[in-house]
Amino acid sequence: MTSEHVSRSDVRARFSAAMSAMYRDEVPAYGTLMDLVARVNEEVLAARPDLKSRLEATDNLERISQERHGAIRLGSAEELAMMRRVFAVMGMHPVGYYDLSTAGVPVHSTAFRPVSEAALRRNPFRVFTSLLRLDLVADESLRQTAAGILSERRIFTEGAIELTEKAEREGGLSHHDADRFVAEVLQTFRWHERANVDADLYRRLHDAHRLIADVVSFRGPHINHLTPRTLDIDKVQALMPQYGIAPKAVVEGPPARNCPILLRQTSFKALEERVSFRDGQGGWKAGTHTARFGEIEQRGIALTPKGRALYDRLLKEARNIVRPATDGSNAGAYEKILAETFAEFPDSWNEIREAGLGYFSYSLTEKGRAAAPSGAVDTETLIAGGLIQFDPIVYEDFLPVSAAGIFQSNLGDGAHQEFVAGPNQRRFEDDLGARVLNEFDHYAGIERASLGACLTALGQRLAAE
Ligand code: OOG
Ligand code: NI
Repeated sequence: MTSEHVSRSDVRARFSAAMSAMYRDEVPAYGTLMDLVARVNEEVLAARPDLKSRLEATDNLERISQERHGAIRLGSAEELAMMRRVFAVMGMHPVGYYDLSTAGVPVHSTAFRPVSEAALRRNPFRVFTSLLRLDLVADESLRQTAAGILSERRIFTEGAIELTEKAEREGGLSHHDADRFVAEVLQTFRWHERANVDADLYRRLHDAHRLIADVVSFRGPHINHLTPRTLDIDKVQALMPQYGIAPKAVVEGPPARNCPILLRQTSFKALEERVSFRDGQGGWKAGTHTARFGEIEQRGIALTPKGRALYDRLLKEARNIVRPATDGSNAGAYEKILAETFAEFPDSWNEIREAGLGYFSYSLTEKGRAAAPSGAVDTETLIAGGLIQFDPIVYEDFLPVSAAGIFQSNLGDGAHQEFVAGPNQRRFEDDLGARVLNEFDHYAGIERASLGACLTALGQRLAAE
């Protein structure tokens, strides 16, 4: 990068804003949801000065109102590999591998997101990116037809490809090129009212799985939702109907707690939208397609593998007792069981830390900054002595069970299907043309670096692991 280049984070921030404006325009209910989230976030901050000051101190206050993620579904390895290069221009890299086939959804996925703390602070825009697994389609002829259609479509404009290559060659983009890049790449995420296929083929694809129809039938991978971050998801969920939005039955993820863990998400149901199908005689025939929705999320602490295993076990236990129905008929019972089951998960930051369940960022307190370097003292003593403090590290990734719940709420209970498949991360990474970053290693690295910096400042050394 040279001084005339725009930083990757700036390109990402521009892109995220442009995407939000486009989606607001395309799906007005998303705009309503944004307004509701902004109102609730303001109320929460006004009512909880403690939360506000911790967010300010950790430089996380600013990002909350701009924060969002989106999701797309791609059809081929070539599309995925090119998408990786496009996102890299915006400083977004593949983190994590999610296998959704076991949840009845024929895709596997990663999240493209900024990775460094500075980049996340500047703009944390993420895109949950799924690749269709046509190998899971049983009908051989349908599979070949779908593969043929996907191999012919071009989801990136010439301009987007040229500018991506230029950024790769020159290490960045000028202001002028960055604006062009944003406008060109945005085209890939646009909605297409006209399908690529006729109504019969659409029906066959749809019968194989609605998601297959969504990927194969259109010219591009329209953004299917955008998700602002809220500080009180239960409040937004409760207020949605007043704003004329129908929420899904239950909030996905952990129950409401004092100390939020991982990620809680809910959405409004996908809209039935008018589209037209080819009529086989050069004309068009009216129809509908249901794919796009809006979602909100509340983020909590990133859990260690031990914490995640506890989370997964408790969630499974709760769902073995009550499985939430998409029509909301057992929502109350599910919430009650979930809260009871999760009583086993410690609910104070210090207990979570001491049990090794979550990742924390350590910093010096005022007293710590004023302290003279001392002889060897262990970290716990420094914390107990008020020299070092700790804040939860925010979970920046996704949860496969929740993602499947979001997919499923848009498909309806009737559409539940099982696929005989296992995770295939290696295949996904080969298609992507890169390895995905392991999120646990990444959080552990942030925690270790923060503690190391405190100890160095206090004249201590971080004990070898
Ligand atoms: C992606 C669903 C996953 C999330 O927030 O877990 C997701 C999709 O529907 O394409 O966005
Ligand atoms: Ni989402």
